Amino acid sequence: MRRHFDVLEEKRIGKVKDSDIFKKLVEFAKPYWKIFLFTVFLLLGTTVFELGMPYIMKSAIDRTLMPTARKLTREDELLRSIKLKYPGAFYEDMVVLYKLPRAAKKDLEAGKYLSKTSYFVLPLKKEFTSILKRFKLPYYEKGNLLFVEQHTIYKLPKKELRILRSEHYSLLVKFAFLYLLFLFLDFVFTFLQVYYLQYFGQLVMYDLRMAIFKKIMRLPISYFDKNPTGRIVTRATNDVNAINEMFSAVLVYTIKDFFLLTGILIVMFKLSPTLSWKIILFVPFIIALSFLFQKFARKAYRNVRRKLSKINAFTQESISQIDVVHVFYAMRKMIRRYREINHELYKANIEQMYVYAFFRPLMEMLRVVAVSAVVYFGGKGIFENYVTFGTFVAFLSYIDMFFAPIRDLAEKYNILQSSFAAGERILLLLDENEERRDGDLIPKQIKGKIDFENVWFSYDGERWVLKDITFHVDEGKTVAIVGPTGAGKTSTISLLARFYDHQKGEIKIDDTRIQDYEVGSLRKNTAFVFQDVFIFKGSVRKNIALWDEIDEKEIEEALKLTYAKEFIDRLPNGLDTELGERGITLSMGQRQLLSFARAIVRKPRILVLDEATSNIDTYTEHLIEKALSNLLSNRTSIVIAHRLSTIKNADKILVILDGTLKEEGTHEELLKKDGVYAKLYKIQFELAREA
Ligand code: TTP
Ligand code: MG
Repeated sequence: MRRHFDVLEEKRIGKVKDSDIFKKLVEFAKPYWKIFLFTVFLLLGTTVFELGMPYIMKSAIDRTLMPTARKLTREDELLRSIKLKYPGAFYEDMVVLYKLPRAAKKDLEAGKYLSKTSYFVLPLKKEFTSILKRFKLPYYEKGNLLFVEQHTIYKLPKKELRILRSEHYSLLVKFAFLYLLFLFLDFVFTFLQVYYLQYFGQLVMYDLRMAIFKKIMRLPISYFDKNPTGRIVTRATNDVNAINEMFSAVLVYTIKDFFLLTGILIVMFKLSPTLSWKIILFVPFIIALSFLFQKFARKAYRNVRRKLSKINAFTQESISQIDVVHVFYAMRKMIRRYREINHELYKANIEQMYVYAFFRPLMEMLRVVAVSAVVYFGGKGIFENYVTFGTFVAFLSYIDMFFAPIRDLAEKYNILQSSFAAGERILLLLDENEERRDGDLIPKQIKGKIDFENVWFSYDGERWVLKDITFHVDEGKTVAIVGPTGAGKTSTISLLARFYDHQKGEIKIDDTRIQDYEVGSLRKNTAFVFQDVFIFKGSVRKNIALWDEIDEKEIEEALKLTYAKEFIDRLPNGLDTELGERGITLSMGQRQLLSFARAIVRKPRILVLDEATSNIDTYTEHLIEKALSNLLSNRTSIVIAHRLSTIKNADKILVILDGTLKEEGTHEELLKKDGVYAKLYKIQFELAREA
């Protein structure tokens, strides 16, 4: 069968709405929503832990490394009200800042109630006071606490300083453990999340592959005329993987990024709204830049895809036709053409690279500027006392965390693009019309009467290949179809078993429209022997029985009837000889005999033969001739015949010229008529005599 490939399939890509593609994919994911939900839950967990870690760091710094108390410089109504509200934070004229909420702290700062000097807070212990006394450092005892001025503490020698700060040290260790705990939990949650996400992805892929393969099996043959094998194979393999990537690398992490970005904003605003507002100014830039990037990346990406598929199609075509290329010695021309396509792909890739080469450093620059902004505004905040040192450090972490997802955006975008393209191609495939199985008539046995009534047929819907064909074959008779190449002989018989559907007229078997039969039963009763015989990888026996269980006796009988026994017996392992890939290769004549056996073993009521015209040695020719007469008896047969003997013995001869039935009759009748057939016969006869 000739294949006309639509090499520019990629042109169609981009016509389906992304939301439709997404909807379809979600359908495949639906049965496993629980697993998906679980991974989202785990993601939420990791988000919390990841957000928590800088916060722990911040607390550790502010509670242990930095001084935490200030002296009150004045007192008034407002201060008294704050004191009343948070009595635990005040020790006479000292205030312990971490015991106050941020709003109260801000009020104190704004009202200038606080001293410039900061104080470390220690529990009141003899050990500490004795050291402080010994080194004559000023300190205050208030309640059960000890307050030491920040700058004086560093006058102590190392040993004493260590003792003095042992309290802070043990607190620091606690924070460190908490940090480690978060780190560990983050690890466990991430592990589980990756595991379950992959599990989910694999389940979806499994189903998707099944759906695609089922679809491929049910597509009409005409689909395969338009789509090269490589492309269809890609659907079930690469494209499915691309979809998995979408689930595992993009979708879920986008959810996580969303959580994380929102979380970062919340925590940042909680820590220091003033500083956050200044940093947030970068967000519109980031968004604008991302949109711009997305626009360019999409275009570049599509272009690369198009060129890639072009080069793939060309490569595939060149290899599958390599013998033709060799015969016509067209290697150089093919290489030249390949060079052009290759160059186009190269250019498209370079263009795409520009987009990324520009975007990535730009984002990186923006990140560094944002970090600098944190250093500048945060530093200023520390001077002006509205930002603690811990907050400053946490901000640095958060700003990095904020940019990380955006930095990966380019990559994710790439994956998303390819998975949507893959999704679209899969969607288009899954939406293809299946071979129509409209009939439900399942006859026990077809008798084999065939009628074509004014049949019109076109492959492409534009050019009629068969025009108004009408003929009748009685049960058990043999009809030969003759005509020049391209006349429409193969097309005529393809319609009979509904490999293709005719557009006008009726085709009937036993007075029933072929559309009314269940296709499977129709095909079970008809056997086809095509011009090119396909040999599957496997034993000779398997090649005859194909997918059916057929007993040994029947195979033996078929081999005898078709005269294939002789050559099969001569094969190294007889019926068990491996054929196909790495097995034995059969000659044309042997293949023909094998395909006869393949047909006859099914005991079809209707046999359709598309005779090969290839040169076969006289002995095999003789075998085929004998086999043919066995094949044709006891059943209705339509034979596209080139062999004079077959034609002469046929009950009826149809002469097809350019899609129309020109003459019809027996050999004698047609000779007498002295028309097209008579002319053809004379030419062949002469040739035969000359040979
Ligand atoms: P065929 O029916 O294949 O012609 P044929 O069998 O009579 O020729 P041959 O003796 O060489 O085997 O083709 C009839 C026309 O239909 C021809 O112009 C090519 C066209 N065609 C398609 O467009 N698509 C197809 O898939 C096939 C098989 C044929
Ligand atoms: Mg043909």
